[in-house]
Amino acid sequence: VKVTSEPCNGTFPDGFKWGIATSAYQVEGAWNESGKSRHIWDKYTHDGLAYNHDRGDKAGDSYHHLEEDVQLVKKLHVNYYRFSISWTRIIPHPTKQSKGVNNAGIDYYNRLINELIKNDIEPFVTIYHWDLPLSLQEELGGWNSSDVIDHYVRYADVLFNNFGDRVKHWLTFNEPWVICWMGYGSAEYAPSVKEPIFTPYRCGHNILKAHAETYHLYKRKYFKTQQGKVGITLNTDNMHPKEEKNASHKAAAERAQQFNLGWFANPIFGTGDYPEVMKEYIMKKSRKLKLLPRLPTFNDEEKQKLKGSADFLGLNQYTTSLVEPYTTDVIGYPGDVDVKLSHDPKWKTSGSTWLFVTPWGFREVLNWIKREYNNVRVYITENGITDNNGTLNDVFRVRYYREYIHNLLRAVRDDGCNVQGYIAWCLLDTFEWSSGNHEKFGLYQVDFSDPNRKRTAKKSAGYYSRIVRDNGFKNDEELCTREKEVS
Ligand code: PNW
Repeated sequence: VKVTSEPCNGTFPDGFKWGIATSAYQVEGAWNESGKSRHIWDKYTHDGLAYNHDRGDKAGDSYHHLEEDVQLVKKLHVNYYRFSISWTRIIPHPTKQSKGVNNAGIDYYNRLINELIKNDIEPFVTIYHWDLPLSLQEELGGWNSSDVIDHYVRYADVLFNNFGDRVKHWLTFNEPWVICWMGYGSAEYAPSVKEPIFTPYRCGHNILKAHAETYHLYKRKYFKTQQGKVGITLNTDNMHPKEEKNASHKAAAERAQQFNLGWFANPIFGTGDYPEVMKEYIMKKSRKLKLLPRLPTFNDEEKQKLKGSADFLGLNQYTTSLVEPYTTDVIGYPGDVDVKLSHDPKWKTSGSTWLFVTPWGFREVLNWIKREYNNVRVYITENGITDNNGTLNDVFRVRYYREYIHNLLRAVRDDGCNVQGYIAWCLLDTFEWSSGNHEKFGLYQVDFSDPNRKRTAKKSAGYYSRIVRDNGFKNDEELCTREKEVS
């Protein structure tokens, strides 16, 4: 990859949208208030599994800072606030006969949505950002069980019914890859199931079905009156061949991307089924080890239902991995992929072990998506970076946003990628899952030692609001890196 520098200038097409994101468990707090029941992350943190035994019980306490936080969003001049709804506030006891809807939960999100609209901010709502009701995990087996699908669809129905008059952008799931691999394979995330051989694939299968059912439910029952859009958010690293001219490295990078993004994107935005290379590799290894088939199959009706079951692709994009082929007998995800991932020691690191600064990779993966899925409509639903101290003078993070957004600009302007909007991650320093309060992604610092959780704007908040106001870069004196050759 040849990298050169150029002035960081140019603006996005008219109508390009900007936003800022959070998710319920990461910012709300109020973990046991107003009828909310426990979810799998409450259990995970109460079991002491997060860094430093941190919990999200209070987090940034957004639940009690509703008006204040909407004003923080407003200061950024963005079009969208992306947030998630907490299932356990809406249907606290899904497995009980009554399965009642909790009015206090409905009221809270009504207040939030109304406050946003009053301030000219559009709600961009994630239905499921990882906080599965604990009863569905403990009594049914969570996403390892197809029984959860109906529960999910019913929950989504309640949301469309109550909020769909005002919410016009829905995301069914945030990052099925993280849910199924880190939650049900590697056990790094809740519900910490460590079974990489069958469970991640079953989880993925159930999530895809729940997604498709929900999409069609919306089209059937709500679209005519509500006229909204339903998408899904997927995450992926840009998968770059370690040796760019080496054919087997290129094939390995392609395979890694099919096993990562393609796992969920191909059924929805491609053929209606899993990628061929994924089916082939999983089968090959199952046979060799005389295992039962592991990747579940879709019948024709299910494929039809899946194909085209989203109005847009939400993309969470942070970093790049270098990929080379690596034959291993390790079975399951990710051993089935037969690749080794690494990082260039020259890449700048961050406050997160997995996150390396590779702005050119953002542009590269957007071009991969354009080619692979017929230039599908994309919203960037997350992009951002951590440091560990949450410093207010966060020039390192400003540089990250500048370079990534500049590469997005090139993808849109020069390459014709169909990206309609960019939503930065995230509004506040959050509870960052297994890393606790340790990794700071916020544009606003939160003082976690202060019972009032004082918020203070970082330099990045001002910088981002300027980009939003200018719809790109005007008179930005800094240089941006530009990658000249995409191999
Ligand atoms: C996303 N990885 O998670 C989530 O959607 C957010 O809730 C989270 O705060 C944000 O990214 C930053 O971590 C990811 O290991 C977690 O590749 C881990 C990975 C990717 C995304």
